[in-house]
Amino acid sequence: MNTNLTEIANNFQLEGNVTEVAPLGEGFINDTFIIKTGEGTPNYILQRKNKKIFSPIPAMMDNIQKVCVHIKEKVVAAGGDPMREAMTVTPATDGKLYFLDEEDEYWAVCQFIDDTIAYDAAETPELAYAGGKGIGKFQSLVSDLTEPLTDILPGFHNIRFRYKQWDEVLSKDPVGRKAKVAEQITWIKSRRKEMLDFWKLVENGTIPTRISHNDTKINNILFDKKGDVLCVIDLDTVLSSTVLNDFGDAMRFYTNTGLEDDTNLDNVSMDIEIYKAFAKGYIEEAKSFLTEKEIEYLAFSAKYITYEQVLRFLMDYIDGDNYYKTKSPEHNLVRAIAQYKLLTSMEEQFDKMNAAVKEFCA
Ligand code: GN1
Ligand code: MG
Repeated sequence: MNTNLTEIANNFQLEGNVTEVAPLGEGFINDTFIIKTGEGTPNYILQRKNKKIFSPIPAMMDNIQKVCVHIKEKVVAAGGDPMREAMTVTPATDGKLYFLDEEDEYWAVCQFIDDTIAYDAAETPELAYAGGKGIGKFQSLVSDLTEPLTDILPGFHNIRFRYKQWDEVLSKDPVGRKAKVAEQITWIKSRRKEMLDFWKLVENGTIPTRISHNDTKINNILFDKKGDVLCVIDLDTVLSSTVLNDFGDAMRFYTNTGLEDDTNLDNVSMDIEIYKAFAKGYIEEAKSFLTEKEIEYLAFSAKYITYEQVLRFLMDYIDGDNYYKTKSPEHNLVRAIAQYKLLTSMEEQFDKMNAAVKEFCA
């Protein structure tokens, strides 16, 4: 990319002068940068949005804006600070919520919120509890957003859709990797019915569809210095689906005692104390709107999303690494294997996971 980032930044309605644009974080999908401006003016987050994945980007930015505006209204009504407790999208100089460069790449900017902490791991149960409350509160803030959102990621956490992609990729075997992962393929096959049985409940409305975040890793939450959740960020994937996705994806991330791509499987397991702490915080906030069926499947959603992630990493490996950014040729396979270890740890502790949900819902 020989794009001039300062030039890109200057296409947005920024306060102050751009002094530096530097890479930020390790997202697997978008390219993210921080725009620094001088003393007394805000810094900003600049992202090149991945148009291969989110489509169309202008509709995604409209979705994000609707969610941000809605949350800001509620924060103001509750006497909070809308510039800190909600994301602020910064429009381009022409008023659009994105800038399209000469190479047809989409860029978007939002304000950087100062004096916040983003964690890469749920280091303590206290942090997990706060994270659970944050996600429950986010869902409740958007629960009365009536403006429709465009589905810019059809089938995102829909396992039926994933199996369709999976079957196609396996039948093509485009880079000849399938034979090498025969064992890993059986992991996916053996749980296919169980996962589809769950998804049927979403399809037939037994489990309701609501606005959810869909990417609830801990680093998508900003905490304040006291350790409370200030604001949920990375709203690219906000869409209508089951809120169980958010609980499940958070548990996939928070409870892992190892890394998502750990090469030492002994490091990887589900920490039940972190699970319990998150579940307690989440349920305290979400109990008022969750149905009995949603509660019944909360623990299951952790297995569901972790399984889906094994499938997605493995499928991308077989497909020749077209979706996720990778750091080595085997990276997607390493990720799939590590996530599978986490899945089996959840399966072993499933009774305890269900018992905790019961206890906190009582
Ligand atoms: C992707 O790029 P990032 O880290 O926000 C992915 C998630 C996966 C995650 C794996 C749109 O999120 O679904 O769970 O990687 N986002 C998309 O860690 O596919
Ligand atoms: Mg994301």
